[in-house]
Amino acid sequence: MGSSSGQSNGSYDLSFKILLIGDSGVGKSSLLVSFISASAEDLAPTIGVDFKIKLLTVGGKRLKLTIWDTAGQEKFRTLTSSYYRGAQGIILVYDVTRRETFTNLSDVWAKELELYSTNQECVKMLVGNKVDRDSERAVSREEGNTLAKELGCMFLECSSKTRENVEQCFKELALKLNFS
Ligand SMILES: Nc1nc2c(ncn2[C@@H]2O[C@H](COP(=O)(O)OP(=O)(O)OP(=O)(O)O)[C@@H](O)[C@H]2O)c(=O)[nH]1
Ligand SMILES: [Mg+2]
Repeated sequence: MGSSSGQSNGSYDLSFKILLIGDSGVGKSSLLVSFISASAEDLAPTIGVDFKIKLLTVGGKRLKLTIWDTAGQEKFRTLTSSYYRGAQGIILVYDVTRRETFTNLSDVWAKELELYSTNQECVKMLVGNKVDRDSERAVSREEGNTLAKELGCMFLECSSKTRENVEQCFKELALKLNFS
């Protein structure tokens, strides 16, 4: 039997590498934990990189997602940039309550991507996190939408705290990867 879609638990049809990037504190690790374990604890800043694996059935196919969570702090930049290689999906995260995390996506992160991503056809998703803090919002949904168009990304706003749109972030990306 040549197919990997057997009965055993760990089997899958396709495997994808996904990368989470964005400023420190925007909630990249929280998004990942919220997606994987449905919990929302307070996390410490990521040291370097971390990864988690999630099996997901999308469009009738079993996908294995290896999701790499990078540190946003500048001191880790050289280390984290080496993990861009070969990523098929990229999630660019900002905090809707901190405007500089949004402007840094164009000023810093999109440039990092251009420099270090080896995959020209990677699927990108722009995510505005922490929408549960709507009263402190500093970036409108329209601005997010506009930047997403500029960068050629899909776009969602979410909250890793309430889990609003968290699964959608990863599922919509996976769906697009599945058909690209
Ligand atoms: N209110 C609210 N707080 C959040 C949300 N997501 C993350 N946080 C908080 O924001 C802080 C930073 O979250 P992290 O997930 O560690 O951020 P990070 O992007 O991984 O940061 P680095 O690892 O340093 O790059 C934590 O105190 C989280 O609890 C959210 O959706 N809503
Ligand atoms: Mg982190």
